[in-house]
Amino acid sequence: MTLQQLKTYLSVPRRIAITTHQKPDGDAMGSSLGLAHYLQAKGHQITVIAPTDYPAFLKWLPGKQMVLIAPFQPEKAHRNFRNAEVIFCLDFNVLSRINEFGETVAAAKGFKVMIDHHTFPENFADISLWDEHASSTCELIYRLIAEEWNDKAALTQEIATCLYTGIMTDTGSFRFDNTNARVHRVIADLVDTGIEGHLIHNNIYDTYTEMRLRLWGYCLLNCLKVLPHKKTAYFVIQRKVTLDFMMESGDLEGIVNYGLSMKGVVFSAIILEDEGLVKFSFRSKGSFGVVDFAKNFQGGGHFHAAGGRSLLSLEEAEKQFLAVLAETEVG
Ligand SMILES: [Mn+2]
Repeated sequence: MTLQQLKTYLSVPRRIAITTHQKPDGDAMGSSLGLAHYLQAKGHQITVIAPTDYPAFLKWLPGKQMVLIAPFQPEKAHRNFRNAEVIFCLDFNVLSRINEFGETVAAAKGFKVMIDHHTFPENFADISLWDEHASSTCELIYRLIAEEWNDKAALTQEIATCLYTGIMTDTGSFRFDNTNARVHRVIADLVDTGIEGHLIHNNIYDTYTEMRLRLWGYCLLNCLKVLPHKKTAYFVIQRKVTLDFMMESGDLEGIVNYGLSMKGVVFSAIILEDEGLVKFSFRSKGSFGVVDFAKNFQGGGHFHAAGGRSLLSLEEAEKQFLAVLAETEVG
């Protein structure tokens, strides 16, 4: 099936499930809700299924009533996937990213549409709109609506708000090197609907709790290590710290970029002790990419942003990180 045939298939009301990766971020929720608003306005029956809850700083996004947080109602989530005529999989490309719902989606009868910008896609979908050079999945949703389906006139403020949010968060507020002229043109079209970018910035970045700000302060002061000879900075964060500061999902989102704000540093990492596992987050700039580095930690992602995990203790995980780093040419 092609995207044009999908458009024809969607010319009558359908039952549609939209899902995204676990621990949804701005791009995951922005793309899901942006597409949901678009399809709902066309008369379809939409459920946005989040495999885990999404952070408070995204709860203001319009369309909350369409979201089903799957762990709260797992049977309903499975049923929605099974009954859907079309399943959109947004901002991920391997079914393990939606946890236990991956098997249900794999077995579901509905058409599967994968829209994503991560490297190394799995081949589970009937149709894909995949571009690893796209800034965000939100940019791809814009392309689907405005370019592939030639329906720019259907962009509402609600859709634009959602898509702007994901493009903004995935480009680090339009400053990462995935920000190009095309991204700014997409943003211009979204702003033309009458939305105000500064209000979206406020909603995302100026709603921190006091504890979140103090957690960041603590981590910057006590958890950051700098290895100038490797052009590397990394945080080692114990579970005790995140518990003491009552960390909520998403609270450390973005702190890894602070490592890159130091002169001479091109590689930044977080080694975070979680419940029963250690999570890694990697960021880089310039010619040094982190996808291959992340493969040593059962991970993957984008050229400049990737993640991984380990079942070792925090201490052992740091040693493993340093061992891989010693073998890696950073620069
Ligand atoms: Mn994304």
